[in-house]
Amino acid sequence: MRQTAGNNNKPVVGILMGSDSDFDIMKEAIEVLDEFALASEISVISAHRTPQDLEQYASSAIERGLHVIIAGAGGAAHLPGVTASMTVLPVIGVPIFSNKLNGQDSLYSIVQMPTGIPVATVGIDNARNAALLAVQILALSNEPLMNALLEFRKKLADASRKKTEKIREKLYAKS
Ligand code: RP5
Repeated sequence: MRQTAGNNNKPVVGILMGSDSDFDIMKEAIEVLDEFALASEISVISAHRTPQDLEQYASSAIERGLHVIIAGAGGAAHLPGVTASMTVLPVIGVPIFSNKLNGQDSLYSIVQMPTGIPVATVGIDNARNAALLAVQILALSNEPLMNALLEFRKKLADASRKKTEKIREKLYAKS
């Protein structure tokens, strides 16, 4: 069951994407948030096609109880930046890979924000990292969440250490 930072079922993380074509990547963020039992709210809103809806979403985000917004977009990816311009909540941008310019268009559109309106930008298609960063932000004021995060990091380190063993096995199997 999904929970929130405040132990009710209200979403604390807003997940935005410019189009339903971004969903395959952005659903990875939802999966991570689910792993940490954090409720999220998913919406398709476009900075270009539905700018009025974005204004409404971003300007009401705090009163609706959101603490962090993750926004993924591709191409002329203005969604994270425009969202950040209309709320003081932390906004994490996910550049979505695009065939035309290999996602560099998305990355540069999101990362090069003017001073004063930051967007925390993760790697191209790295929605998992966006969600983990959101968890880290929320964990600062939530001890059980911080403990879950520390446990996650421990498992990650354990899995990484096993990789030495794996490649050595491969190497010695050959010789
Ligand atoms: C962006 O344009 C969206 O975020 C998406 O990555 C890209 C293509 O959108 P569709 O043409 O698939 O709707 O706004």
